[in-house]
Amino acid sequence: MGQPQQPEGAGAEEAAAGTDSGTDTGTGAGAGAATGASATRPPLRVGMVGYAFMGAAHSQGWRTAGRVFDLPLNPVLAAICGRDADAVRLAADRHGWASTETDWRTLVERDDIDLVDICTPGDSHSEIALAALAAGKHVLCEKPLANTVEEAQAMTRAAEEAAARGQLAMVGFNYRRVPATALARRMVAEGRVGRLRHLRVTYLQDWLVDPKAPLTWRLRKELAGSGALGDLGAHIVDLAQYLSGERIAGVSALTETFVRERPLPAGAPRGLSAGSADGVTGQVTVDDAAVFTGRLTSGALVSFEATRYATGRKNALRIELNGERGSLAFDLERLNELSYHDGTEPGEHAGFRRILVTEPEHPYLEAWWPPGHGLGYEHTFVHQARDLVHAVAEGRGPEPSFADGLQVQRVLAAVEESAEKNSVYTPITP
Ligand code: SOE
Repeated sequence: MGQPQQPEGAGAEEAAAGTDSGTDTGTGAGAGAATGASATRPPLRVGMVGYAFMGAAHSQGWRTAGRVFDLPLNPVLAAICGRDADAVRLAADRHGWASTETDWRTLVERDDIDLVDICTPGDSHSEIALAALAAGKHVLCEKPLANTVEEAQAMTRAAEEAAARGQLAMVGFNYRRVPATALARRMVAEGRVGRLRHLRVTYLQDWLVDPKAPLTWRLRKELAGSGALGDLGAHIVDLAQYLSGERIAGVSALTETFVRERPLPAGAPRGLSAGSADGVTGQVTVDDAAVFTGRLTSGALVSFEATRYATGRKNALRIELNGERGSLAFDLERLNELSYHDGTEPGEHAGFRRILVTEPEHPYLEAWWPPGHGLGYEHTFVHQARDLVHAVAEGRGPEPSFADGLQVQRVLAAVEESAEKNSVYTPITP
């Protein structure tokens, strides 16, 4: 939790280093500008495990961060790992990785890798992270941190021991790195909404509405840990804690699996889906949706909803915070905007106003495009890479840490426990 990590004047440094495009726009250099200078910086050699949707998103992040931001280390896409040799070779070519491995154990032991980026399903996060930390590497691990609280505890312990040896471990809650959410955190920390009373956070998708959508790994408990709860709920639990700067103290929950049997997948994954095998079905072993309420340590009330059945909602992550002095609202489908109501203004003129979060003073924006030229989903992964590179170079613990990931895991476990007990209020022990 804590303060948002702010970019530190990279645009100005770029200009000073003579890496601006020379067009005198005064707005940072944009993609490609830092390439020459970055080549002379010490490398940060990344080895990534997994190459599907998240692997592609993280690859973009590593590829782009040093070309937009003036980084102290130069991220090098050293090796990518997956079990299928042909598929991983194709992924390496497509995403720009220099070499491939088919066994993650070989990857984490390689002397020419400094940081291991874990983009696999949750069932392997713990084993890979523990091995990578033991091998002396920094680690970035996709969310949710693990499939169980016990795994997340072991990972957090290992990360704390590794920190004493100068290694860093971060969990990939990328939505903290949308400029508008980082700005919202800054505004909450500055007291612009005052004491928080309510948070309303929903994460709505619809890719399971069709009962014939195949039983991909995200629907299997042994691989994914949980369903919409771990996949989408983890993001909104993290955001609620990050934005408020507080912990969730307890929850009451309902979960549901609407379609319990689905066709088995066939062929290569396609985004979140795949082809289906003819006539062969299997059991869905995770939740399709989770609805829960929670209490922050300050006493503020939070409502959460995570579902893959919100027909027509593709990736609708929405947040509203109400405090004694004002309110903030955000919608991922309009991610360059933040709504703010200043409750201290005279009622006559007061109202929600739209902040277009594209000014160079806004988080991460000093190095991108001129005001009004918005960013998208993939930029959150560029910002994630940027922040982690700074943390490694400066030797400071990155956020969100594995301890933050463990706290989210405890909330997810409490949601499941509460849902099993007919929504009984379930406290979360730190
Ligand atoms: C699928 O629901 C998914 O790709 C999640 O796994 C990601 O974390 C989220 O960013 C987008 O949706």
